[in-house]
Amino acid sequence: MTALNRRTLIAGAALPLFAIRTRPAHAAEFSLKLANNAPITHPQTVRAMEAAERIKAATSGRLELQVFPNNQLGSDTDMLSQLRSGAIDFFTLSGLILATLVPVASINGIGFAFKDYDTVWKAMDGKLGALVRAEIEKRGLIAMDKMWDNGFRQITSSTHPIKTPDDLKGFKIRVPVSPLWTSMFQALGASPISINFSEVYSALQTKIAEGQENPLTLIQIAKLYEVQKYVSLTSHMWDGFWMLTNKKSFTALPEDLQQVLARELNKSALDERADIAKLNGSVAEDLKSKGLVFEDVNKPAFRDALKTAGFYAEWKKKYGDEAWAVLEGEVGSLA
Ligand code: X2X
Repeated sequence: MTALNRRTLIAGAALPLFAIRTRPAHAAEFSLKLANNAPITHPQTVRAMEAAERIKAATSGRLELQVFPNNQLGSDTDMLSQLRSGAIDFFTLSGLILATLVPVASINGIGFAFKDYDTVWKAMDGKLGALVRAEIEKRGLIAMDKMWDNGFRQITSSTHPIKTPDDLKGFKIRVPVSPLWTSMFQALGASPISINFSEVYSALQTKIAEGQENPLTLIQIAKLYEVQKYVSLTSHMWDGFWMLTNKKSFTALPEDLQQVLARELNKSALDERADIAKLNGSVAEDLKSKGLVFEDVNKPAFRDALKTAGFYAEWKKKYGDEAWAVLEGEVGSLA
């Protein structure tokens, strides 16, 4: 693949729109669109396409789900508007970005809240996830029961390694468009810049941002190692995607089709979680071989910096005591 092609694939901007069709549109009784920001080879896209195949088979072709990956329909901000207007039927979005519409949806991203995946899935398949889904529904959207994994996020840099919280002072770090992300990196003394994922590769390449933070699997699949040199294993938050649908258009579908959609999308979510878990086993070695320099960091030092800055107290107040108690019920005390 040429450099230009690769860039446009990641940015998604210069590509003509196309859908990965499972059947000609005119043949299906219902044709729905699913969109995401993930590269075509990311398990999120691969498993969404498999769900589309199973849905076609299970409905004998009555229902076609067209998958538009890789920001083909626009940035996350654009796609969220399209979902709300009904132009897109399904959209996978980070809870933290969804928080621009549903404030409590960023709660799983509170710094250093989750210690491991067991705690994550117990919370998100349990009480914390249920709380967030209830709020999502109040805003005219529905989230499928099973969340999709993005991962524990790690900080990368092209200028200097981030070894201690001090190394973040004034660090120009790209963060997704989300109040929690901005607040957290401000609390750490960095200079966060909100940029949609569709623009991340070029923002790093042109040094608009020195660094960014994402799970290792995404750093690998989106080839961010090409424009970054260091990675610090901070695991500063866990991030996942809600499979969202427009409540009005979803509930207008015949009930049997709603059930097939929910069942198959939830199955693919679990398959995607397993894919990421598997990739997590080999991704660090692969990134090292591609030239990324790894730094192990003292995580409690970063957490203490957040605490000292009043980050936990501020967000407890924002979410309210009830939601905070549900979070602490899952992860332990954050005070
Ligand atoms: O925008 C990001 O960094 C990404 C891909 O991780 C999310 O969708 C939150």
